[in-house]
Amino acid sequence: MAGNPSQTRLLTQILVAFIAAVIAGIIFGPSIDVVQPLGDLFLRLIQFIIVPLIVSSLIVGVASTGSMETLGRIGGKTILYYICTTFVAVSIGLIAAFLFTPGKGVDISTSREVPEATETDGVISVLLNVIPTNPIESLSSGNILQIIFFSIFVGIGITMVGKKAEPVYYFFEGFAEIMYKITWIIMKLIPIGIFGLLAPIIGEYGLSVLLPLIKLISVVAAACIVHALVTYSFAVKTFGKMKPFQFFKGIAPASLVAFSTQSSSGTLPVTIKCAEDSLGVSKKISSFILPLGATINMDGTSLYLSVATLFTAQAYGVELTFTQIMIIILIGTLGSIGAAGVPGAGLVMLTLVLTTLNLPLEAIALIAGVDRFMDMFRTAVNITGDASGSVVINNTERQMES
Ligand code: DAS
Repeated sequence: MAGNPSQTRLLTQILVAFIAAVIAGIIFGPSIDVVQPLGDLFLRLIQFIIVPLIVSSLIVGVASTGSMETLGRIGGKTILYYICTTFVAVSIGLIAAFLFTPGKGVDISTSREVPEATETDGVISVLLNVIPTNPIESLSSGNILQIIFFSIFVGIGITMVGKKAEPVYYFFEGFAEIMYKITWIIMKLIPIGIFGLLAPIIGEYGLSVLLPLIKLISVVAAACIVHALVTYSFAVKTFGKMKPFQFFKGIAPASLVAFSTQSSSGTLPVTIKCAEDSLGVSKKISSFILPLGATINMDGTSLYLSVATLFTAQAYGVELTFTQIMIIILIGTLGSIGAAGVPGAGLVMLTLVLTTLNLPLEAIALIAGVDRFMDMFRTAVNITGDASGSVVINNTERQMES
């Protein structure tokens, strides 16, 4: 996509749609929600291809790697990369929150009801839940981690069976090509989708809602941008042998779709297409790393958790101990594994972090009002981080093969 005129045209159209959405939202206010169906149409179109795209591309990707040893190596490098970048994200969030104290002087009286702190699974049960007890049910419910598990083992099985399984391999290879073509068609609708998704959100939130927490939103947004520009530039340049400008230009359509949809999973088809068309990532690597990243790698969410937790402590005048800071880093780094790639997942995680640290849950009612805006930045960072991982792993694998 980088340097490709049609893709540069698409990127220009997306940026125009993005700016038009912000202006229309500010001018027309809540009445702009008449364009919401355009956003819903686009969202449903990308959601309808997620499962068949992941299954077919992952089965073919794994079958073409051919061995558990290769898969283990790629998987190990991926998990290590994700944990390192998430740890950096949490640290940047903590530093930003300590430096700019977004919670100081905030009016904490709020009439909003406090949402229940819903339990998410611990890391062990998340890992066990990866194994599908009924693959058909996993496919129909769109359980991405179980679909990944199922597809990996079908791919390995095809390799182990050999000649007899070739018809199955060629079926999925052809099916994957069909899904890539459908994704390519749907991507042409991104500008309309972004406008239909973003304008109603901007229109719904007047400045009166945003101003009281504008410092929190600004600290999360700025820290996300710093993390993306510093961490991912360093990673793709040093380990991916790619110029940062080429990386950010190539992944921009997916980052802006993530920003507008606040859903990593929903953006996945676009992330995969950008990684392959613009960033030169092989299908084998992208079809394995990106679905995995969309569900377990969330740098933006982890950064948000550290900022929002310190915001709460500052707003309620609670001095955090060193141990509590360590717990924030641990939960921030590992906790996002349990968060789903859907809108508002970070807010659910925040209720658990605040509960763990015995911080007042009332803060959630305060933050929930503007969480949508912070979700835009954290989701865009989440998928950009996934894509940076695919560039790094793709390059290290290519070096090994050469
Ligand atoms: N919206 C989530 C995602 O799709 C991130 C979050 O809520 O923190 O990645």
